[in-house]
Amino acid sequence: MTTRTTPSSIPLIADLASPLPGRGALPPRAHLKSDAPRQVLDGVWQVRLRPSPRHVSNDGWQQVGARLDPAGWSPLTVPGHLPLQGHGSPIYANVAYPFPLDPPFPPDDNPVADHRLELVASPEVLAHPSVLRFEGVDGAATVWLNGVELGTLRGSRLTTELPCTGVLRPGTNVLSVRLAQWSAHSYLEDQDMWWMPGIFRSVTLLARPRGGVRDVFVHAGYDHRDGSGTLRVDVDLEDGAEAPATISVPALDLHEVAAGVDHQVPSVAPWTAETPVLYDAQVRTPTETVDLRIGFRTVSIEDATLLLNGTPLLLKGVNRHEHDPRRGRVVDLAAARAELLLMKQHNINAVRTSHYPPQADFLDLADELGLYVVLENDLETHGFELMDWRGNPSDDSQWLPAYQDRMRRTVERDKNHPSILVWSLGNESGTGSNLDAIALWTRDRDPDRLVHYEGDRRSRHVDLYSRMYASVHQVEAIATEPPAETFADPDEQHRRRLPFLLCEYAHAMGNGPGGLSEYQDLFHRYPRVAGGFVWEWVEHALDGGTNDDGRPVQLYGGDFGERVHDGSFVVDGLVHADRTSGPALADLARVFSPVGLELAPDLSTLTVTNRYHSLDLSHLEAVWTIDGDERGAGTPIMLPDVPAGTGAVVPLQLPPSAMATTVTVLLRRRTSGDGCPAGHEVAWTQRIPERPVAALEARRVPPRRAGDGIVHLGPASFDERTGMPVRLGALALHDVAVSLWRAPTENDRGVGWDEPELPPVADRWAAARLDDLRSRLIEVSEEGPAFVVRTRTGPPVLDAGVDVTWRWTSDGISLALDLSLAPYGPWPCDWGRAGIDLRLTEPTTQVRWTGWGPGPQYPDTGQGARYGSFVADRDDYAVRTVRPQEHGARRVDDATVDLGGLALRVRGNGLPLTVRPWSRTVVAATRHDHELPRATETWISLDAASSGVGTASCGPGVLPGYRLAPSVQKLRVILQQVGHAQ
Ligand code: IPT
Repeated sequence: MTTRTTPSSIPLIADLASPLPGRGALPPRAHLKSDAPRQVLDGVWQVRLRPSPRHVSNDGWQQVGARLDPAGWSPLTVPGHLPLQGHGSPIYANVAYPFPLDPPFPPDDNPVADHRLELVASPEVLAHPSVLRFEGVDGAATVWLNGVELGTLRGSRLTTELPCTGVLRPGTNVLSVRLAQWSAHSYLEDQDMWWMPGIFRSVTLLARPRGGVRDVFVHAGYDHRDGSGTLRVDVDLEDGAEAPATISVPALDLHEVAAGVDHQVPSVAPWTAETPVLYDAQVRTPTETVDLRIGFRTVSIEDATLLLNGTPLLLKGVNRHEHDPRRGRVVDLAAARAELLLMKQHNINAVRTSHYPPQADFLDLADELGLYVVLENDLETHGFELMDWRGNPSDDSQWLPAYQDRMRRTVERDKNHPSILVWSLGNESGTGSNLDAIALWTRDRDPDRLVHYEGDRRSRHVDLYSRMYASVHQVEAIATEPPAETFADPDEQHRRRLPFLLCEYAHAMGNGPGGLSEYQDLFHRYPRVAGGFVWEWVEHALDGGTNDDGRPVQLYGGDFGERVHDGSFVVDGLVHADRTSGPALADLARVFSPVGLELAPDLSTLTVTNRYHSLDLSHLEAVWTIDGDERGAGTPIMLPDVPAGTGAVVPLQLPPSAMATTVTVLLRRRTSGDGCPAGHEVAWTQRIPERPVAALEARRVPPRRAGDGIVHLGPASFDERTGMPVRLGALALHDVAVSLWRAPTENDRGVGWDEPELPPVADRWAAARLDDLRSRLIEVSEEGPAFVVRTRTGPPVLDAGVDVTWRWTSDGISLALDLSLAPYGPWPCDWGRAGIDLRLTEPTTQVRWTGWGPGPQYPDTGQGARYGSFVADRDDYAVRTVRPQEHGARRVDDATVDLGGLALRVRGNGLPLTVRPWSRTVVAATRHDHELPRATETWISLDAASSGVGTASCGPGVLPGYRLAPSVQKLRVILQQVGHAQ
């Protein structure tokens, strides 16, 4: 006889391979603010780790009084992720699953963490029936209390409530959670983020009074025609109720009214993100009171246009993951509030909770501060796309209960929040009957909100036609599609009647995103386009301490030894992991301005376009400044009555001298409000007069040959053998050369979705050896006062290059260069830029400039930069990103690069100037910012032209108008050494 042991005979292994929802949970319900006793169990727990379910010890550890070897256990902070507290290590993978696709089986290498907490329940909790609530446990867990199994947890970002009445007892209790990293449910949780198991949200013991308020569903609509509201609060009571619940909304004069029936409210202030009016309400039974904050609003669709309270709504959104560089998806509420305020202060009005429900209290903040929310289910099966969607759970009925369970728990928890306008079924999960089923269920359960899912192009069961990373061209084509009736297919007819949404666009990775304005123009032009959500809000770099120089070490995929990973693709946000912002956030704020401003060419008027949903402009005042000087500002101008969606022409009275100077008009808040302080700027425009061409003094000094192979021209010396300048006053100039290359940005490294057949531009540059140009001196000559050098410069191997004329002149003080660069031969690729580089042996301390700032500008970025005078230290000027890449070019008229005593002055006309301590080759070859060498020298680039940046890291490449095809380019710059050596 043979005995066979199959893994499935081990209960935990069988359990982890089950696609079914967890067992033992109570039906999902709203996250309510109740006066019933509760006890938060967050704090220090004990943990031990085993490499797989086959190695777990069944030593009675779940029992009170269990004799445990203390050496096997260590303290762990809950909420927290295991790998961030020394147990295992994080894995970053985007689409690919880091284990074999063998659904529903998880791999054997499957860390299991036993968590243990001894607790004494308070008498108040013990006086009632009770439940244990888990708000987020990443992985698959089994829960015991005092050795009694309460149930299993599935759905990492979803709440589970397990009843524990009768098991919870006076005195010491032992709560045990056995958490496996991988399970069948991992196949449903393939979001683009770190895989990090752990109890990462709060655990709470809740008293559930008999006859208390089990669940509440608020339905609060607003009728824009007469300003009335309708309120119905459905209440579900706990067992043992002796009296029905009553509802009170004191501010609406509703006192102890009945639940479950419609109440007409003759006049209410509607909720919008701009006017987040909430009414305090109470739901009461004799044993429990629940506090609610009710917002009245109605979401609808008319003529394929998204409406809120009867008015078209434009979503200016961001995708938000929960991330903290030290604590992972543990984000405390104060940090979440700060994030939302930062969004409000940058004209962002919407958040998609990509790709799972956030911590429950986040929605209270969105209601209170005013942000529209697309609330997404915890669901993604993206890795099946790599197998052409073979075996995708979305279309396999054994997974239907799990899909239903997840969607239900998503909707039920958050259904009372006015900020949520849209439920999203999940992200990137292909198509299939399970998705259809949860779409229909959602519509039925909550007919007052819209249903979203991007992954199904038929859009058969959803209310929005949603796409990600569609190009400007595609968005316009969708916006102008022929009418629904012209389509034969009923699905197409349905789709054509839906508003269009970009649930993701403008991938904010590294230097970028380029092209925000072009999308926004379409959003403003076409009512069918309901706006979009930039990918993404915050970068997910993990904190790795500091290096020897004190630079922060920021880690991304692969830095933990992962064998399957997606590198820096997890670092792609408007805001860095530490919540400091990169220049893209300022650009986005400008592009998202709620008010359009246009100055008449003669400065006599300002045309304002009110793009708010419902606010007029009375909370703003216009202020103008001349040459950026607040002291020259006129008295603030009150704006006339400009209702939302309309415009006005405001007369301006500027002094006649204004015509000759830079005039900036900005709209700022008169008082604090809407998450912004008084004086906060929401929109601005500028008129910059014709600026004089940067020029030398009238006199010219001729070039002079000293006979030592050196040619002198004013303050400069040239090496006759190369034709290149070697000195400018006290500054030694090195490596002066033409350059057509930039250190590839992450966008340069991506395959543009608009040209999938072509390799990334960075690869095209590499194939053309754009980074390795060689020069041949053709001649040096004197032409009048000019020292003229002609070179041919090109990459090895190819028969293409540029003919360059360097025309140098001087007035004895400064050195002017007129450079002309003309392509020859068949160029195989566009250029990254066209300009010159040079190296100084001193490190930069700071850069001061007049031009555009404070942020950089590339042809398709820099909308937030304006004309003025700025100072930045070396690092701010260079714009350091987690992964080094080209960045930081400011367009300058007059700049001074301070080198600690000596300085280089650079004059031009909107001349792109890059300054950093490293060569491009070093920047391009370095994987992390903290690995860049210490600053010992300065590399300067002056460009005639550069390519836009686009968003090909995920999405379309550079728009045609912003590409840099080989073409004649001219650069004019005046260089001067200023300052004194110390
Ligand atoms: C898309 C995902 O939805 C999102 O989670 C993120 O991965 C983003 O792209 C890129 O950072 S999926 C992508 C392959 C289009």
